Amino acid sequence: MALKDTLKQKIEAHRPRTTRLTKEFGKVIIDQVTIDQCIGGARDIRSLVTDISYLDPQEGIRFRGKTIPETFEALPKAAGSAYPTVESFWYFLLTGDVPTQAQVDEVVAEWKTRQNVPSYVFDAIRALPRDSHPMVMLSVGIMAMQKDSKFAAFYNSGKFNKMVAWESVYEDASDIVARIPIVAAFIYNLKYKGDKQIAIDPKLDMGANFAHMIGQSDQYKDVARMYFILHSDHESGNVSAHTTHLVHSALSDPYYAYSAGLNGLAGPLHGLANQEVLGWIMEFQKKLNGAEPTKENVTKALWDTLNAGQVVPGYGHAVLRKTDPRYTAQREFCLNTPGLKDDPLFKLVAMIFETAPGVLTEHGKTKNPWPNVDAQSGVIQWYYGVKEWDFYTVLFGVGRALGCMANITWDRGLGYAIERPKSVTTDMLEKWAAEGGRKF
Ligand code: AMX
Repeated sequence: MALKDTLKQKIEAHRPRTTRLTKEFGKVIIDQVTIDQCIGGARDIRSLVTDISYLDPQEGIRFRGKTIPETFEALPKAAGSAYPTVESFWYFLLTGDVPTQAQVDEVVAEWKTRQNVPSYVFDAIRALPRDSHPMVMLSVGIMAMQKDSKFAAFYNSGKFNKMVAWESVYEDASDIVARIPIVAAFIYNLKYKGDKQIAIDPKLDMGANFAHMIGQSDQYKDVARMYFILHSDHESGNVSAHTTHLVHSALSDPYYAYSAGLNGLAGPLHGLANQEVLGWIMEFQKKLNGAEPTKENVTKALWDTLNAGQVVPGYGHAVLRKTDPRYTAQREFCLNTPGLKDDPLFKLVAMIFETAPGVLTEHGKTKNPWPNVDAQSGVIQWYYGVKEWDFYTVLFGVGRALGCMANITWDRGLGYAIERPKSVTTDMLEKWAAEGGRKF
């Protein structure tokens, strides 16, 4: 059965569960909120629902109930590769089902029909100053495509109907995930390769085609597939996923929603951390002035950063309390790739991994001294020649589109409400503090 039909069945089967929870159990208490959480970024408050992924603080992410190794193991692989195609992962994220090869082939073919990025999108990006950050270019590229939003057209048609609205979100979401690697490759070639563009190869799956379009080797095809899958989704509370969900909750279409999500991803405490990690490493190497990195000089560099009041990029996490399995998956890729495991940059990152958790624990501030996804990702890109590290967050953004778009398709399918938490004043907090808590 085609992906959209399978999804229709799944959404319709799921709806009564959501309706029953709100109608019969709507007043059941599942959490409480402290002053710390109110001032401190709503940390840990259970107030979002998704079945697409779940982040356990100790174990890390599960996509549709599967760990990263289980996901890679279960999904059909790209021809001649140890990694699944991004298209098979998209099917899995949306439906929770492991697709057959025939179902994957259908998605690959469907994405081909959606990849035609209008020329005005490229014109809009080209009109920006060439030294604009590539995340600005990506966000503008997504916004420029909004004109053709099928969801917006459906809303404006006068025939808007909540029960089927998800279908036009699915159409926009599929267009976005199929087109975003094309836009990203365009930005890469525009900014760093003198605007020498490479045409789509219609024979290739999404990851392989992205590798081809940025002029990469065959080996990079798996890097792209792995990278996009690993960065796809991290439940709903992170800045990019939450922003996308929030903006779409006002029935802003997927283009408005994901452009906003990308703007959040561009923050240094979130997706931009992968760029920051490489910047930190390069700065450190400069200071070494040709000397070998050792545990001693890495420790000193980490303390210099902390003593300057800065964060160590790539370390810490708002939810995780152990090494991010997305870090581990990339580290294993490095260890299993001849050449990469002996690469000096990989060795340095491995040394930071040995050193930073101890230093951060001694520093005593962060609740999680372990590395996150961003501590390892730049090394792989660097090794394969993608050395323009301000581009790394764009790669994250291509992957993150999968999770954000799958989530808002389900948001509409289940008719989730416009998001509108309540704010309070400092006077109110002080009053409740004096009274030992708010009286209900
Ligand atoms: N280096 C130095 N200090 C750190 C730190 C780090 N890597 N991580 C946390 N801290 C500090 C915080 O700044 C905070 O200090 P404060 O009390 O002076 O404000 C204190 O430790 C407590 O923070 P926390 O509860 O452990 O973390 P958080 O939930 O507030 O923030 C995160 C989480 C990721 C923003 C933070 O760990 C951080 O800034 N890490 C570095 C940037 C990074 O790698 N971001 C990428 C995260 C993954 C992603 O989204 N891509």
